[in-house]
Amino acid sequence: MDYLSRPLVLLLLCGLLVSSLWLVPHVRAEVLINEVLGDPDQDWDGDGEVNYKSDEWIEVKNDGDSVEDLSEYWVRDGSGEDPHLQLSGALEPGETAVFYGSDAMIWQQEQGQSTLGFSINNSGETLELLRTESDFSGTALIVVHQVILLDHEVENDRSSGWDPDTGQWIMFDALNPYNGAFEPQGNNCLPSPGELNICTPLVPVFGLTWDQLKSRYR
Ligand SMILES: [Ca+2]
Ligand SMILES: [Ca+2]
Ligand SMILES: [Ca+2]
Ligand SMILES: [Ca+2]
Repeated sequence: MDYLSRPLVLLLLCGLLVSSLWLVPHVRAEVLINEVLGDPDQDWDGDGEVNYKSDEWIEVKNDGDSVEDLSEYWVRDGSGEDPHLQLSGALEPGETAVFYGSDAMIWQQEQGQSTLGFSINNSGETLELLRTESDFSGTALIVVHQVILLDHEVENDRSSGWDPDTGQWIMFDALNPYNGAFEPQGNNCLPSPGELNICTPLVPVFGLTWDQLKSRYR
C-alpha cells in the first residue's frame, strides 16, 4: 500500500465504523431495583432459619420492552467497589426476580470471597445496580440504578420499593407499621418478593396460625 492510499483506507474504515454505530439501536439498561428488604425478621428465603444476612432480599424488575439477560447485572452496597452478587437468569418485559442474601453468600463463596451477603446496613444504605458494558477499551461495570434506604425503612420486615400506580418510592410496612414523620411513608401493604409491587393488605384470618398467614402472602 502506498502513502497515498493508506489515509484513504483509514478514512473508509472510519466511515464504516461511524455508519455501523449509527445503525446500532441505542442500548440502555432497563432493569431496575424494584423492592428491597434489608432487616429480615422472618425466614424469607425459606431455608427454615431466620438469619440477618441470608434472609435479606433485593428484587429487580425488567422495565423495558425486550428480554434482559440478568447475568449482565450486578448489585453492591454503597460502602465498597466490589459487587456482592452477579445476577442470573433472564427477565421478560414487566417481570420481576428476587435474590436473597443466601444467593449472594453462595456466589461469594464460589468467588472465594467472604460471605457477607448483601450487607444492607440497618441504619440506612445505598444500593447500586451495575451492568457490564464493553467498549474498545475493555469491559467495565457501570452503575445503572441506585436506591437510597433510610434508617426507618430498614427495620424488621419492612420493605421499600416503587409504587406501580404513583411511581413513588414507598414503604411496604404491613408487617411492621410505621407511624413516624419521615418519608417515605408506609402504605400498610405487604412486602412482595418476586412479585409486582401490587398492594396486598394484611388481613387477619380466623383459624390460621401466624406462619400459615404469612405463607399466603409469599
Ligand atoms: Ca432463612
Ligand atoms: Ca441488614
Ligand atoms: Ca433501621
Ligand atoms: Ca415486589
